[in-house]
Parts: sequence; structure tokens; C-alpha cells
Amino acid sequence: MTDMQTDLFEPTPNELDLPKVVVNLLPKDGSVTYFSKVFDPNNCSALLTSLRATLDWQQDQLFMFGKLITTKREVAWVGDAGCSYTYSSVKKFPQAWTPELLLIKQTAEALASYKFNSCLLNLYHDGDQGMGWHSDDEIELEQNAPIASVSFGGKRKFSFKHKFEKLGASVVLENGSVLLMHAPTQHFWQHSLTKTKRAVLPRINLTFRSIRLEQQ
Ligand SMILES: O=C(O)CCC(=O)C(=O)O
Ligand SMILES: [Mn+2]
Repeated sequence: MTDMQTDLFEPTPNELDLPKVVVNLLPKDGSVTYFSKVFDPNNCSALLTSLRATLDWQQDQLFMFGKLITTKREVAWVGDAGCSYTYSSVKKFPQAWTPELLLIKQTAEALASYKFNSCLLNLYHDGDQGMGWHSDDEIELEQNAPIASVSFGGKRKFSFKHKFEKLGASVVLENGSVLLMHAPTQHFWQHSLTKTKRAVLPRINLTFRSIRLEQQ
């Protein structure tokens, strides 16, 4: 073999840094695809810091059992003009895209082959903060659009449970990863971000979504 041929079979120096793709995590009734290391881990903590600094973060307010609860988790709702969003009986009006968010959106769109018009960001300060079981199935959302979930910061367990059968699945969402949830996942499955006693770094999750503008 010549040197050139040998090179073809040598691992590239950064092979371990290439994105890892896991194809459909769900056994049926939906499709969830996980891509690790989409964003260079060396850039992710700077991205997290700057998302914290450049967006207007609010503690989330939810109606639960007839009471308005203020969560410790913070949220930011970003989108095109007119993309308001109501969940847990609270209506949110969008802040404008920042140049950095538009770049992250572009990456999510390339993976999903879909154009998103909005993004919900959640900031979890520690493992005591999580998100309970729910589906992203609000009336304003385009019914068959994918949802792209980007994670920066401490890795966290993300779980799925089927709404009508005893089935489950889970994945650890790592720093710099993207999870795609395709239709009809939200119709048949709920998901949650599990709280943990383990010490975890702060984390920002971005879910790129598609709001039906004709509904506004
Ligand atoms: O933080 C996460 O990974 C999940 C967030 C989520 O499910 C949501 O924003 O609807
Ligand atoms: Mn969700």
C-alpha cells in the first residue's frame, strides 16, 4: 500500500469529535433523532454565557391546580413578529432574534430540513430544576412540524413515555447536542426533563418551533 492509501484507513485526528447520530429513539408512533456534538464543545460555554446576557429571561409562571406558580427555571420566548404563544394559560409575546440565535437556528434548520419561526429557551440553574411530563402540542403550533431541541451546559436526562401504552425511552442531552422530534411524536408521547441530585452545571435548552401565524 502506498502512504496515500494507508491514510484513507487512518482515523482522522478529530474523529472522536464528529457528531454521533442516534436514529429513532422511539419504538413506535413517532420519531426522535439525537445528534451529539453538533456545536463545538469549546464554543458552548461562551454561547451559554452570551445567551444569558443578551436575552430577557423571566421566571416561568404556570397555572397548576388552579394556582399561579412561579418556577425557579427561567424562560425566554423569541420569534418572528406575531408569534405569540400561550401555555399553561400564560400568553407570551416574542422578543426579537439576536444574530447569535439566528445562527443557532440555521444549524437546527439544516438538521431538521425545516424553517422555524420561534424558539422557547429554558434556563435550568441546577439539577433541582427540571420540567414535568407534557407534550409540545399547543394549539398555536403547526401540527406536523418538527421541534428541534438544542442543549448547552450540564448534561441532563430527557425521558419519553407513551400516552396510551406502557412504553418509555430516554436519552442524555449533552452539551452542544440537538434532538429532533418529528410528527406524530407529540400526539402519542409525553416528555420530561428529570430532576437530579447529581451536581450539574447550569443548562440552557432551546426548542425551535413553528407557530401557525394565521391563528394569531
Ligand atoms: O429542557 C429540555 O430539554 C426540555 C424543554 C421542553 O420540553 C420544552 O421547552 O417544552
Ligand atoms: Mn417540551
